Amino acid sequence: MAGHLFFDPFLFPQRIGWYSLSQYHQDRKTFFLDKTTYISGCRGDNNTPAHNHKQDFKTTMNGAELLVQALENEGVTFIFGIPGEENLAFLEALRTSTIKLILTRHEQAAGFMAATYGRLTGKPGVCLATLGPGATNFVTSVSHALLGGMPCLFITGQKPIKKSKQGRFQIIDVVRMMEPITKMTRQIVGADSIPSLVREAFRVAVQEKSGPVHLELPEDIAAETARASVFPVTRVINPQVSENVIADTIPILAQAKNPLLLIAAAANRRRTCSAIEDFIERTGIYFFSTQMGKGVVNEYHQRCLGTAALSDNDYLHCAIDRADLIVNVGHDVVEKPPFFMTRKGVKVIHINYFRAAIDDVYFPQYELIGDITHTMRGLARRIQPDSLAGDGYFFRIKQEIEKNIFQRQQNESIPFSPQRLVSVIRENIPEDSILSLDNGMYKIWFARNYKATNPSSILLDNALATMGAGLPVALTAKMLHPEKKVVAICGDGGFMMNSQELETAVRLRLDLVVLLLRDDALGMIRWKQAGMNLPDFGLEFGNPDFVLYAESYGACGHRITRHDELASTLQTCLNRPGVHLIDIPINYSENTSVLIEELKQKTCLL
Ligand SMILES: Cc1ncc(C[n+]2csc(CCOP(=O)(O)OP(=O)(O)O)c2C)c(N)n1
Ligand SMILES: [Mg+2]
Repeated sequence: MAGHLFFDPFLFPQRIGWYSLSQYHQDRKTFFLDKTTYISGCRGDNNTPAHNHKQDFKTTMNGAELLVQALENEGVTFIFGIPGEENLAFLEALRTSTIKLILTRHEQAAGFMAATYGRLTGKPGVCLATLGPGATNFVTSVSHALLGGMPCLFITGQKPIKKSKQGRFQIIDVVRMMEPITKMTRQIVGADSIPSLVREAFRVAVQEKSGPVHLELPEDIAAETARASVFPVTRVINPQVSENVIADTIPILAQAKNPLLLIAAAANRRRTCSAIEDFIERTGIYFFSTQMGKGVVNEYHQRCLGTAALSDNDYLHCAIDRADLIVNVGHDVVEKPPFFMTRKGVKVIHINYFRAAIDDVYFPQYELIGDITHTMRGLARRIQPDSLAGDGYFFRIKQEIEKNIFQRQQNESIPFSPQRLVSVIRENIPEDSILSLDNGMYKIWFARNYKATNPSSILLDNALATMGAGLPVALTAKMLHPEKKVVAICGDGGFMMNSQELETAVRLRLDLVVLLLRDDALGMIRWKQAGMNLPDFGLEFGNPDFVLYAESYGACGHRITRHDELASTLQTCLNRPGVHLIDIPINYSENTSVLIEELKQKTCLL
């Protein structure tokens, strides 16, 4: 930093008299932000040509400052994380940058938050941790971003690589650890390579299938003098399927008697909804979605058959069994299978940004690889109107699905039944709200019973399906969409894996509602255990008093003790500022009665 101050135009002697430190930082920030001013040099009150002026700053930069400048250049606005001693030069560079540091209480949460930034904006989210233990805490969130296709950059520190007096203290090979779970991982071995590495990292992160990248900044490289300058940011354009391939697909679609459209994760990553909607309107095709495809097209649509919450044997699978062709937009095998392909069964057209990974349960016969919006528009343009509506069976199964899936919503018992819970929530939150679901039994019920109306309005992870993401994901959603209501829905097991982030939410003054579904157990696993006819063992725990727990963080705690309290408490929390936690007792006995017993009885012969 010393070199920076030497050339700093804001410390010219005539200005020092009235200058407060915070004003200094503010002006310096604006100076670096305002590219026009920077290049013309007018604020610096000298006539040095733009090029030389820039050069002055470059010669005085260290690696950490150049890394921060490269991130600013990429448009980064937040960095989530927990710095360690190895990140101090980076932290110092961050202090006077335009980037806001969001300090979290666990690196895993920082990773989830950065991944969600990428998921919701399409631009890489960035997070920071120290070497060794900080980096290992990132592993779950890196994996969540990898399987979920969320663009993000994980930055970790490291001891000096050239000369160090610390032996092997805290050192593990982080770059190798990151290798199988990132799209790119590099140690920065020279400060001047930072601009190209950052540019490459951002390009790789957003290219489909988008995902996590990692850079390690060792202490000595962070301190090293840097002379390189950042690269201009260029757009990466997705390849497109050729018109010939699109034309060749039309007869395959036209020959199908009962085609179905499947909408899945990749369709929710980018803005594909209007192209998919147009395809549905033009062709009359019935559709369903995976859990991660929910909301791309409004689930109240008359041709929507719902979400494949289960892989098999739900009412929806009657339609899938009847289909002779499935047009799969955006599903890849990292998502829990929405149905199982068999050798003699339904044919599948795989439409995605990238090729299919062949698996025993997924081996599509046709692949259209390229930009999804382009493909769907191309198909819609060439297909005969109303040609994919089927023979009437899907209309009948739609009535059956609506009748059966929503039949227990009026159950007024306490603890809450999952179906009742979902319906009260659906009725009481605005349509454009964002729900962030952690992983537990309730996720299946929400996937099956909650009708989503907007893309990315249900943030759930059905790829890594990790517990602990619900709350951190909700924090980023609220930061990015302060105008929307954001509700985190967590089981008592998953919530306690990252509940410390209540403090972060309170510190950031976010308006957030957390629904804590309490069954004093790992309900989902308990259900599976029972389903395997195993004795009930090893899956119950005690809980803190969640109302007091929330209040100890400065949040507001609420407890539901009567079934008719939930709607009004939810309304109150949604309309009051601050972080609210609502402790809701839940009874999962419907898991067996509905998802096993009732589904065994069903018949698809309509
Ligand atoms: C990090 C992690 N550990 C374990 C699991 C396996 N798992 C999936 S759901 C579940 C139970 C979740 O319990 P809870 O959060 O209380 O929700 P509930 O099912 O009780 O509603 C477990 C242990 C997981 N998905 N992620
Ligand atoms: Mg539980």
